[in-house]
Amino acid sequence: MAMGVGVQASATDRKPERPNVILIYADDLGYGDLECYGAKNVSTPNVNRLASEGLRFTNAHAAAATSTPSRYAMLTGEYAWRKPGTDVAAGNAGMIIRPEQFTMADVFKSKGYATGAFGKWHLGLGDKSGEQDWNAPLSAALGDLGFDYSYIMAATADRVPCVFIENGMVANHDPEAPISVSYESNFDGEPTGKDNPELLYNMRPSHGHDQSIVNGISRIGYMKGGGKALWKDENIADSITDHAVAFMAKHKDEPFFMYFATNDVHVPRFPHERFRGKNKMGVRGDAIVQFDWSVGRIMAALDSLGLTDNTLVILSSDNGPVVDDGYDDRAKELLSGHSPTGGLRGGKYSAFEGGTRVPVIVRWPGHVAGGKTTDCLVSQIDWLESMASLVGVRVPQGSAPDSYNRLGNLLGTDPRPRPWVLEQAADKTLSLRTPKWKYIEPSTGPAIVPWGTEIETGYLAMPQLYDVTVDAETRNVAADHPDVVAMLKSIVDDVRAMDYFNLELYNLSPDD
Ligand code: NG6
Ligand code: CA
Repeated sequence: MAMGVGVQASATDRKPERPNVILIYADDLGYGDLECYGAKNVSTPNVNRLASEGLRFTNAHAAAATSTPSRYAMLTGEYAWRKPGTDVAAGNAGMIIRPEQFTMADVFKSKGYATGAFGKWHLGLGDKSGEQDWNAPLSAALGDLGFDYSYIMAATADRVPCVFIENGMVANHDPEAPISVSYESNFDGEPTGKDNPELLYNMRPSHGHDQSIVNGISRIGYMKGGGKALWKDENIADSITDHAVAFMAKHKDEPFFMYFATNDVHVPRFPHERFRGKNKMGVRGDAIVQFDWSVGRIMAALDSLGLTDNTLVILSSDNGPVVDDGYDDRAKELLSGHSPTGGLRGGKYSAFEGGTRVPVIVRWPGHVAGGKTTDCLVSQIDWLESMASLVGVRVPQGSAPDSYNRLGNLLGTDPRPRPWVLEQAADKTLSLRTPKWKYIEPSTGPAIVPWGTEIETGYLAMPQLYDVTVDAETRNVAADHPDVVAMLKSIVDDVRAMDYFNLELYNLSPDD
């Protein structure tokens, strides 16, 4: 937000600079999924190196427990629950961030940066849902949101269309195989996972995911055509990373911003053969290894281009982890003692910490002290204003209403935590974290994610209050602390109502 109150950090006098900024954004990578965060059975040497050269956060949060709302919030600085149509998006959703909105990419573009987006998008394309012509330039795409260049997947790897989109047009479009997409009905004569399981030579679903088949894997949604433009899942990481490295090389002599959003470790997990079997956790572990490889390639490119010192790298994930997310990939049986959440309760979709507490590593040699760990409470909602502060951009009045400049936290120069962070579960139940407390508002949703993932949602008809300094959300102490419940609830109410005058009163002390 343009006028900061409440959680605004005190003004710093730092001069704006123009380092390159690379945001590495994993998909469904849990708080405990990296070796430097205590992962078992899998090694992540490249991410470990990033951590040893940067600042590792142990209390950092995504704004939501699923992809679309989390990405929306991070890229716009507005909580997704304020805006209808921001739930997990279909592959034929229209563009959810509208061209007139000021985005993270606009921050950089307005300072003359080259801006690029790579990999998972999942925020819609084209002007209207279901009305895209996938065989022509799309009517709205990332060029309208501040990205000069983009090479992306429209939604997720488990949703059609299974093609890359380059600058708003299907990459390698095959005129012999025009593309049609529907999330309502199948196209005549096209096989589906449900009716033709014999065609699923790469992976079978465990729930849902039984519609169109691409590359021997059935997906969500129906698709026809694509021909040589169709992706092969085993090459997705290579393809995204190649394009990202080419972008870096092309812009090595000018400042650039790169949003590098991996498909790993989302389902269907189908990593390249060369990453297979390097751990005992099966494809979920292999996907973590593949993610680490992608990070290593970006870091190696920075080194060889001589850009390491002048590049701020931020690594994180869009939401917490899930083990069985709808494909029969034996991820659960093979965990072998590994805890993807690192012992946190819940997981992806959940109001509990496992849903939104994510790894965050920040590296900027010479500016961020290396090899340090911090428990400073931070949220991705603040990254837009923090990046604007970094490069000296004034965010237009009314834009990024929920984002505050917390650059000092990110760079490790200001250890005072954000007084509170707000998190959205899959059904939009809101939770509020402070350094000490976790409040989950009453919710009537089911206690377990209903489609087989076995994740605790954290929904309960009564208010929940946990002292996270004592246990991992196991003992609800709401009845013992009605005053704390009332205070945290009123913050949630005020954020909902955008009552920032009241919020200023809640500048909690770090002990709360
Ligand atoms: C769910 C999918 C899940 C995943 C999720 C979105 C089923 C049964 N489950 O509906 O597989 O795609 O949506 O994940 O279809 S996210 O990380 O992109 O938010
Ligand atoms: Ca995700």
